Amino acid sequence: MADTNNEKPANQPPGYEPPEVWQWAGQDGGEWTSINRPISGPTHDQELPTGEHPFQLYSLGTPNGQKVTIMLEELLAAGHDGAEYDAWYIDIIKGDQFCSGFVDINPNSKIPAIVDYSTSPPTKLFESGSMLIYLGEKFGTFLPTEHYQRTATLNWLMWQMGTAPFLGGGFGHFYAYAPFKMEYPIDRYAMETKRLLDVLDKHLADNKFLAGDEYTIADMANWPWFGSMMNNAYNASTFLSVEDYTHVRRWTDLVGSRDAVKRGRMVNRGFGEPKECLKERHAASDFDNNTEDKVQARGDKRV
Ligand SMILES: N[C@@H](CCC(=O)N[C@@H](CS)C(=O)NCC(=O)O)C(=O)O
Repeated sequence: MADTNNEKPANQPPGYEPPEVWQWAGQDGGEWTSINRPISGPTHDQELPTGEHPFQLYSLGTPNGQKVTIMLEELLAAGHDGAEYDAWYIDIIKGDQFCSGFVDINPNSKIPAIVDYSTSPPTKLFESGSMLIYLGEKFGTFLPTEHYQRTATLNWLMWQMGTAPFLGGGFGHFYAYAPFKMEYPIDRYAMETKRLLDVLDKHLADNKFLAGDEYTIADMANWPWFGSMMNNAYNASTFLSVEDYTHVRRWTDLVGSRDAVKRGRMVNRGFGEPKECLKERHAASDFDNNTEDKVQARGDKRV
């Protein structure tokens, strides 16, 4: 029952009791809350396109997608031509991640997914953290080999993989995407997000980058998430008082000023400023020629 004495309701909605066996009630809200089902596997048969480069990336420019495009752009900037890639746009609202070709690479149906055609047979990759380690090892860079630094890099990489669901699935979901506002989950995930920002802030008070003096895949994994929190993700900068985290601000701006990071965050992006969106990337020249402002001005034509 709803409270009549200004006490907090025991259930939400008032009176709700979980049934003995949970049943899926179907779609549950706005566009970001309605894409999943409680089962895995493909919903339709469709092959994925392939381009000419060793790496075929199927992704979207969300923070999880940006981690990998930042790494690929960093590798290319460092002269590793073997990291050339085609980036194909996966529209997760439309359900591209459930096509048979995508599920064949990633049975979990989440972007990003990669196939490395430079190996025989081709190597399938899913989970952005796994991709960063794979690329770091393959090209021998951005993943230190020295014992203590390597361990620190992997610590902060795994920390990011473990914390993203609190930021996105928890805070972002309930603060920005859920069909209505609920105090309990917003309080819980705002608290957790601020706790994580504080963990990062204290660490960065004594460290230039996450693994110390060297820029690594740990920074590439964390920057898209925590950098976007600092730059008003979910319109929550004021709500979370992010400018209190001065060391996170320093690091966000430092990493964000790298050219490869600026390029990486544009790839597979289909939202925001059209000049910052490169929905598909097949060559370095696409950053000059095929951003959405230019494609749209030509009537949806890539060159
Ligand atoms: N742990 C995964 C998370 C990937 C993930 O959550 N991707 C989201 C977009 S950011 C997705 O593809 N969602 C589609 C869906 O849930 O169907 C990784 O880091 O690769």
